[in-house]
Amino acid sequence: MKGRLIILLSLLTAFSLLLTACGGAQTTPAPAATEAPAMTEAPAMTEAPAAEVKPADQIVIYNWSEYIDPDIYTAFTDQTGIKIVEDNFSSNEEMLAKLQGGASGYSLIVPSDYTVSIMKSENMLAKLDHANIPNLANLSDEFQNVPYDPGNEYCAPYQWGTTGIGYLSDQMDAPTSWSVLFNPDPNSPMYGRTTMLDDSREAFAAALVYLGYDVNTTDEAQLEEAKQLLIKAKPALAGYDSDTYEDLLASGENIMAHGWNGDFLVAQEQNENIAYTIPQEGGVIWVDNICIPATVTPEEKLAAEMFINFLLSPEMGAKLSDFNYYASPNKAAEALLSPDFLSDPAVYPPAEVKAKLQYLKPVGDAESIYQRLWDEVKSASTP
Ligand code: N2P
Repeated sequence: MKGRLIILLSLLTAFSLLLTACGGAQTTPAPAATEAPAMTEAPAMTEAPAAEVKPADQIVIYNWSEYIDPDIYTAFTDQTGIKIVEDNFSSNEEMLAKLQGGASGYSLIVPSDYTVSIMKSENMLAKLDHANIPNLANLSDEFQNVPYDPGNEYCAPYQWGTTGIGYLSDQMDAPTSWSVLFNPDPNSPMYGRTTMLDDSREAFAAALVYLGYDVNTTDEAQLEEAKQLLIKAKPALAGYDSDTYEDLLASGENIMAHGWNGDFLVAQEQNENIAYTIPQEGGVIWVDNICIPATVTPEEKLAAEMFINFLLSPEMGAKLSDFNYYASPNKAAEALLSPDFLSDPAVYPPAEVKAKLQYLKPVGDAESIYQRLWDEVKSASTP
């Protein structure tokens, strides 16, 4: 796909791991916290010396599906001996509900921007120990100071992207407006062969953008109007899907899908007719982040921080974007990504498109309204 520097990257990765093994790497430093902290004075006789924390042998990451190159886990395990097990969610709301319901055992999670804000306000995240994550310095300045987490106090940005429409360019013209979803034409080829994300905030955002409203509105009349549009779109949908929609385009089963840019771009490997566009009314822009739930043990937290540090190396940052085709917040990784990737407007939207994109934000008490209206959309019989 598009001349990626896979071989070069693998060589660089191997070289970096070799350097690390020889103790010479600057890019993937061994975490300081595996060593005993330096003592400035002898502990008082009555106190037991602080126990040295050893990283857990195994940790579980709760991530979106197909959002990481499994080789990254293998390389981390080879380097540290720590195993990573992955579990998946399909939306921020699913992940949040599971953790709010008391699920523990996850040491890493990957929430989007607005969900980081919610989790912070509910004390659900552990603060990162920056001494264990020197590679935070590899993030671009912008991503070291995101508004929902200034100074990377709780999270490290993971990937960023946009939400728009993917379609088969040999079956239909590029959609210019969200009206292709909300004013479906029963005679069009995509009628009945379209999916929308199974995601309350994303689905409402598409309808709200089309109506010209703020994607974070809490105005019930506007939300009701958006709900009616989502119901109007239903007869043209094959379903709501956030995990396999790009494969259903690649196979030709579907013709159009509401979804995330990188998923479509990866699926171009299977079907070169897949294209991605952001309609003229705009769309959603988002930043996903890797964070540590507050429920971790000290051993899991250290292992999780070691993994975050590993992921933030230039080599792993590039490997992540190379696999996902999402934009990287890792400035140091850019030197290892292909010029084609870095200049792809579907990955890095040009300024005039970016100006029309909106970030989702927490909507406070209105969250329950979104949930209720979304349930009503999903259970509505198609008109
Ligand atoms: C990857 C999903 C991307 C996450 N399959 C969008 N926030």
